[in-house]
Amino acid sequence: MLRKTDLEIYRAIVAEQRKQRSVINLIASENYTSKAVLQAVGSVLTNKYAEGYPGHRCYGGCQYVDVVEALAVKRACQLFGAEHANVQPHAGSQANMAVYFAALKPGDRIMAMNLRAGGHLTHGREANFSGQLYRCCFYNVDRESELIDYEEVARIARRERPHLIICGASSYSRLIDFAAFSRIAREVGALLMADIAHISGLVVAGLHPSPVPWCEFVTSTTHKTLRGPRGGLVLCRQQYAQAIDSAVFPGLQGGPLLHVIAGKAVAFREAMKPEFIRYQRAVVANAARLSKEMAERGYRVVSGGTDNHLFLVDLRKSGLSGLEAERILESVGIVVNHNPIPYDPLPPAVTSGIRLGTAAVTTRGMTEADMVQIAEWIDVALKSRNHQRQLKELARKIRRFAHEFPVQA
Ligand code: DSN
Repeated sequence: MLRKTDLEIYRAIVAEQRKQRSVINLIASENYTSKAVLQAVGSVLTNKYAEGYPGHRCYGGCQYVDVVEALAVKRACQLFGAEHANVQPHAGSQANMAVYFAALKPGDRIMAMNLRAGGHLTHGREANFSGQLYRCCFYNVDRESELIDYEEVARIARRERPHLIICGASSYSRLIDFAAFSRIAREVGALLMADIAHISGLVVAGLHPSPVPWCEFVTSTTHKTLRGPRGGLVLCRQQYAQAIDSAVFPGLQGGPLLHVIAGKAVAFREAMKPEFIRYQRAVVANAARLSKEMAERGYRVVSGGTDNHLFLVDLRKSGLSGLEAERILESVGIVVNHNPIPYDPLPPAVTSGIRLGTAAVTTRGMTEADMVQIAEWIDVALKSRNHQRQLKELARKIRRFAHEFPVQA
């Protein structure tokens, strides 16, 4: 049908689908959803307006979408052991915004991990609404260990007296001690928010400590390790439920995307199954193996390894920037993103590092043995950067290899 009505869009979708099948995707924030999630997101629920919440909508005819949203909320609470969930945020940014709107007044102080140490744009960067509406201060990782230094976090918190402390990151490869953050927040009288967008799949599988017992607010996206549709989620204690719900609607969003919320509900149910725990274990094992193999080939892995689904490679010794490496790897069909390493001397648009993650390749069934092969190909590609014939030959091999691993569609 789409092919007949809009050939240009149809072709772009088919090309994207082909590309997704023929590359090795190591983007740490991406994954492949199940067919069931795709079906829910592609459903007629997109036709329905439903501003408000189940049972209290601004529109008639909401009886079926109410079922969908109520199920998504119930499953999110069950999955994370949370007292309240709001499943309406269109993305992680809106989930974070909802917490700020619920917990802060403009001009209040927030404290978060520096973006260049592994934090996130919406955790107070000046280019983002969060840095414009609130006064922000940041903690880094330790220069030597490249780990969060909780003593240093406490010192900054005592000095700055933030209203809200944010923990959680987009490129930090080690366990986050939510209990330690909670002790610091209590001491300085701050509220605590964990953004677990990257690690939420590991958290529900019990492979990373849960922030839920320690934080007033937990936010996440639903499409990274959690393997749902692209979207956001807020979990909170019951005492903040009303404030969070009002912050999302009418505070910052209008009509919820019920087709996406249906996809979230399906993904939450999938995440309750034993297969999901096995999958997350494989993700972590693959990341550990890939980082070890990179280190054995002479690449410095930031903090010396990984406890989760991702890690950063410092490329300075190879004479390549992150951006150059990203381009070389893409030319052979290995997709990664350039990423600052802690205290990176190069600007964010260039960087000295790349970030590698294993959530997507593990969904396709790749194992530790495949990680050895992938590390070898990354090394060969980066070393053959001036040899077009070798790169072309490598690209052919990688395409053949990728096609052995199916993608749901
Ligand atoms: N863009 C996400 C990531 O790649 O980590 C964060 O928003």
